[in-house]
Amino acid sequence: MARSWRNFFRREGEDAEGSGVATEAPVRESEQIEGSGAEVPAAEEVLAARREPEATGEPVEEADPSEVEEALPEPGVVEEAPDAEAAVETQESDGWLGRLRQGLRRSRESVVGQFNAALAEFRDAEDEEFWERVEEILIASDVGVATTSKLVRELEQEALERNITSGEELRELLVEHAARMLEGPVELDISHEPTVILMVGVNGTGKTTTIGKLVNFLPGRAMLAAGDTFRAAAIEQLQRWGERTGAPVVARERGADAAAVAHDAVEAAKRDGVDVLLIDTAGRLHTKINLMAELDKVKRVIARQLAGAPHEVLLTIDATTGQNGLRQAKMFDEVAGVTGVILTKLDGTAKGGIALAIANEIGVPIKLVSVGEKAEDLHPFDALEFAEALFGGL
Ligand SMILES: Nc1nc2c(ncn2[C@@H]2O[C@H](COP(=O)(O)OP(=O)(O)OP(=O)(O)O)[C@@H](O)[C@H]2O)c(=O)[nH]1
Ligand SMILES: [Mg+2]
Repeated sequence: MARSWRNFFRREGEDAEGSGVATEAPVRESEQIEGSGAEVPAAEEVLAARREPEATGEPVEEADPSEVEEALPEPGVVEEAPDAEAAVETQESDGWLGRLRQGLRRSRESVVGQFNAALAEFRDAEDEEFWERVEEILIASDVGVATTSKLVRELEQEALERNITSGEELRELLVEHAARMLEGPVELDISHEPTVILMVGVNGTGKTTTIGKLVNFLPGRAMLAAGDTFRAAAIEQLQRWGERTGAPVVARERGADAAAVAHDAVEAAKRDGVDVLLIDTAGRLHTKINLMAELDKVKRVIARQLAGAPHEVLLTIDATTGQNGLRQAKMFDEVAGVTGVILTKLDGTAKGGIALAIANEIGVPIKLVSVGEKAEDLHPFDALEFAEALFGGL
């Protein structure tokens, strides 16, 4: 069964199919918590802050409306009655497959067109020139040299063993092997109380937008933390998402310590019985040492507040950056212990093959993919679906 939002979120003891999305209480009204002291605000202060959101903190620059997502589906769309749910899921997966194929159009056209031409000349698996041609095609799609050579070796071996002479069978074999390489534990375990998710990545890769999109699909109560205290308007960008989705946003003033924001947020999430806390972080290009120090501090502060947290460290990678994204993934994994990758902007690139390199060379599962700026453009990753959209016939 294709992966959908319903079987993406898991609670311990639940099987992958029974995510309980339909029974969750709706998210609460928007509220904002601001404070610049070292102490975490008590409930009264939180309420006071909600009445007077600008009581503390320096004034921050106006948000650029163009940075904020405009078109969001109505929250609660996944909270249908059980029989309507199946229909919603079918619609969702039909709609999603279309969007995925459309999003991967440029990648697919570049690979499949050339692959078709190569297949037309394919006679048998002993043809070395044919395999060289396949290698070239995959490398041009940003699958990367090491991953390409592994994939082609496996393909060649199986094609020889099975004495494959049909181009179509070979295409199916490629899809199968690519899917196997992409396969990983995709589900997000949200059974912790609260589950803390730290979003990391280079600037502009889609951290904040992805948080905003993800909240729309999360069962239970979400809270957001504006841990990007560096970029102008980053706090407002997240607050807009909070307003749109009804998730409260924990923020301090611009320039505040990101670890202090994380501290406030974990306290507030524990106190308010929030199910999932999503922490945004700054994405400026760091030197490796600065990055290490800042993320390490944020992670340590979170762990001190809540044993086992952060439960997920999700890395956004902009697919348009190709092999550069792979280098980023290696660096972030070393520094922050990444638990999952979110591959964004697949709609703007012919480099969709980078997914294979990430899965094979980083060993971190791809959990979500994004093919556009709207909430419904974000979707749980399904290895076979993706391999078919990338390598299947036009
Ligand atoms: N086309 C397309 N645009 C996307 C996608 N995901 C995000 N974007 C856009 O990319 C831009 C940057 O996204 P942000 O969420 O602000 O990125 P960020 O990582 O938070 O950036 P910083 O806060 O600067 O570190 C925004 O204009 C998003 O709308 C996607 O899948 N496809
Ligand atoms: Mg951001």
